[in-house]
Amino acid sequence: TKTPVKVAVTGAAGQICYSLLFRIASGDLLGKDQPVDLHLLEITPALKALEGVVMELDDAAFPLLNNVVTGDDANKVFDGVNVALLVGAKPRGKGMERGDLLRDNGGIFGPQGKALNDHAADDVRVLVTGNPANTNALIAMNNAPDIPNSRFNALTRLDHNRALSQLSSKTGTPTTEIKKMTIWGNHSATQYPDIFHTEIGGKNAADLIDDEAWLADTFIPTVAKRGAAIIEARGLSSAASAASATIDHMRDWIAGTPEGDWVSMAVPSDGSYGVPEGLVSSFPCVVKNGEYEIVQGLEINEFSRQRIDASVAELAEERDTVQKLGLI
Ligand code: NAX
Repeated sequence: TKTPVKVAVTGAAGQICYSLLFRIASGDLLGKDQPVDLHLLEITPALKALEGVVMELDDAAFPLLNNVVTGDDANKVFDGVNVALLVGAKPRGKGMERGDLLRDNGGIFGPQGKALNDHAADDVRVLVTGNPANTNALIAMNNAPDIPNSRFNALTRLDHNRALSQLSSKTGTPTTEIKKMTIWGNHSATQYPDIFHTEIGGKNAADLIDDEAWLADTFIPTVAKRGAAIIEARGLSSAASAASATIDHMRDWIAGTPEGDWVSMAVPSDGSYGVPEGLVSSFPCVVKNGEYEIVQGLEINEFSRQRIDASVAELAEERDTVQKLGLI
C-alpha cells in the first residue's frame, strides 16, 4: 500500500473547504488508490466549527482518508506536508481600503509562508486560493526562502473554467472540445481571458466567433465579474466551483496536463511575455513530470497586449504596496 500524502488545507471550516475537503478525501485530488492525511488549519474561534466538519469527514467513512490533524498553529499543522492549499484569508470588509486588505492578509500569508519553509516536506507544492490570491502567494513565497519560488502558485483555474463554460454555451460545443484557453494576469476584475489561441473542435475560437465587440463587451466582463453574479444569485460567494478549480489546478500540477492542451496557472513570472520577473501572474502552462512550464512563443496581438499589461500593472502595484508595508 502507498504511503499517505499529507495535504494541508487552511480555512478548513469555511465554505470552500466544506466542498474541498470531501473531494480530496474521496480521491479526486491524488487518485483513487492514494491514501491521504488531511492537516487542517483554522483560527482559534473556528476550531469548534472545524470539529463538526471533521465529524462529518469521519461519518463519510472515506476509504482513502487515513488521518486528520487539526489546529490553529501553522508550525504544527504544516509539519511534513506535501501539498498546501491556502484557502483561508481575510475578506475585504465594508469601507476597507485595498492597502488594509493587503496588510491584513500579509499578517496571515507571511507567517504561513515561514511555517511552510520551516516545517513542510521538501517536495511541498503550495497553491493559494484565498484572496487577493496572487499577492498572497507572492507574500508567502517571499517568506519561504528555502522553498523554490516555483512551488508557489495562485488560483486562476476558476476563471479558466468559467471562460470555458461561457465559450461552450456561446458556441454550443461541449467544454471537452475546447482547448488552449488562457487567463492572463491577476485573479481580479482586471484578469484577461484570451481566446485568440483557443481551439474549438480544432478551429481557432477567435476566427470562429469573429466578433470583437462580443469579446470586449460580453465575454470578458462576464468571466471577470462571474464571482459577483454568483453572490447576487446565491447570496454567498462561489464555493463548490472554487473548490473544484482548486482540485483541478493541484491535480494537474501533480499528475500533468493532457497532450495538446494547456491550463491557466498563476505562477512566479520568469519574465515571459513581458511580465516582470517574480510577480505571481497567470499564464498558459503545461505540466510534465510534476513540473510546469509557461507555454512559450504565443503571438500577442494589440487587443491582448493592452489587457495583459493592465492586469500586470495592477499586480505590480500590489507588490509595491506590500513591499512598502515590509511584508516582502
Ligand atoms: P469563508 O469565509 O467561508 O472561509 C474562510 C475561512 O478561513 C474561515 O473559516 C476563517 O476562519 C478561515 N481563516 C481566516 N484566517 C485564517 C488563518 N489565518 N488561518 C487559517 N484559517 C483562516 O470563505 P470561503 O468562501 O471559503 O473563501 C475563502 C477564500 O477564497 C476567500 O479569500 C475568497 O475571497 C477566496 N476565493 C477565491 C477564489 C479564486 O478563484 N481564487 C474564488 C472563490 C473565493 O472567492
